[in-house]
Amino acid sequence: MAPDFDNTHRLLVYLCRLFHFGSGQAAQIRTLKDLDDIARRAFARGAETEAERDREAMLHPRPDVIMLQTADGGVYADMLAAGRRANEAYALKHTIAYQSFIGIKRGYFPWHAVFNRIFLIRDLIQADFRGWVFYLDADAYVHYMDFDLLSYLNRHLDKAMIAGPGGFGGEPWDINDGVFLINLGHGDARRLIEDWHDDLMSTSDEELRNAPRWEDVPSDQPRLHQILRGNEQYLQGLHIAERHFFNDRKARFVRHALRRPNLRALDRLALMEADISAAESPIGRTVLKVQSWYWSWSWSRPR
Ligand SMILES: [Mn+2]
Repeated sequence: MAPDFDNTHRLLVYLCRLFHFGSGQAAQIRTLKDLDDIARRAFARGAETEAERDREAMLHPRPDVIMLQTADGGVYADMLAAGRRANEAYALKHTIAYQSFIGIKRGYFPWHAVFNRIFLIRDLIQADFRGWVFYLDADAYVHYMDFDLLSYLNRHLDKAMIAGPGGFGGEPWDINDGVFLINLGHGDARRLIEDWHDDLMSTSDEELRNAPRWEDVPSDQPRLHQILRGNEQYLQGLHIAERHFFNDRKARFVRHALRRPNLRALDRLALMEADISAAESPIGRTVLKVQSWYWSWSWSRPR
């Protein structure tokens, strides 16, 4: 079957699919740069015009999955930028939309950006989006680029939310809300976001003004836990994914550079960058080995 390309985008999608279905080149599309290179080669063949691109945009409406990230700025925005390299490349490869927001939606201090996710998802509900939102913290990134998320989601259409476990106690409400998928086509998911929003709005502006330190007022996650604990219906609609699959420092699909004692934000950023580079290239893999040796050496020294 001879493919008929009238522009770059269609060629790009075709090539992504071709590589995805297991040719020897499959592992080569791992970064945005790889996709840029494909687009550049297509351009050299005379494929691209503005009008064609606009027409193509009309033929491809917003996908049913939106990947969403947010950070206040500073080093967390740097982490987001590092992770975005992997995350947006993954989104492009799997026909997922990508959105990110830098800033603070409500509040005064950098950590108040943890509440952004609530407002951003609520905005999507109010704009009638009824697909899945794939939320990733600024310190979370896709590691396994070939994972077929759309098939995975199709197997969980009855669920309102999918997240990894928080602590190790195994309670059905104890999720880590740093990485999750929420199904806005599901009424419980929309109600959950509304409850989460109401809970946050019950904290006054004055209280936020006097909350410069982490958890001076409850952060996003304990609020969500509180809501889930009191609602059997929400718990029924919640799928807790395996920790090693979804939301762990060394997880197989999505990795999370979680906070740890003695690890500064800049260290986490460096670990993320090394890990993402390692996934991209053999040279990166060597850098990662040297770095992980360095970190374990520096941790073992008394401070
Ligand atoms: Mn996080």
